[in-house]
Amino acid sequence: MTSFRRLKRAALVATLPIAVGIGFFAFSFNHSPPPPESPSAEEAAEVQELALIHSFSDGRTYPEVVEVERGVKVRLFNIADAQPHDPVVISRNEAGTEPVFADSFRVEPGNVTVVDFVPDEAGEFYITHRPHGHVIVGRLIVVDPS
Ligand SMILES: [Cu+2]
Repeated sequence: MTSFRRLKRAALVATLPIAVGIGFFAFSFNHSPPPPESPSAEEAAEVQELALIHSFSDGRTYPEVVEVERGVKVRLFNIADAQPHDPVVISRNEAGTEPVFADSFRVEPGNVTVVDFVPDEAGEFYITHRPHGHVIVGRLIVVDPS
């Protein structure tokens, strides 16, 4: 048990500089502060990180469908190609009237919006702009762990 702990600590010490390096790269690339709740190197292994472009000009999200595993934390990075969008809702229905997992959020150009949540139910859900009148609707598939 002790040697396992030591191994775990060694792994953490080894990955920390890499994580810091990536963080610095992201910082210098964006010219904006890192997300408020940056996970430690250890926690990062248990986060499903995804990026979503909300395209107003094409009326869709890129990608159109995102798939995640139930019960594992999701960190969703959002950006828009034009104009602010508020509110965007993760919902059981396209209309966005049955929100799940997270509070509604704002998406805008030039600024990444980070949304953290744990999808605690498998199924098909929507990341929808309908509540503010746009037809942009992405899909979120939550699958049971394999
Ligand atoms: Cu919108």
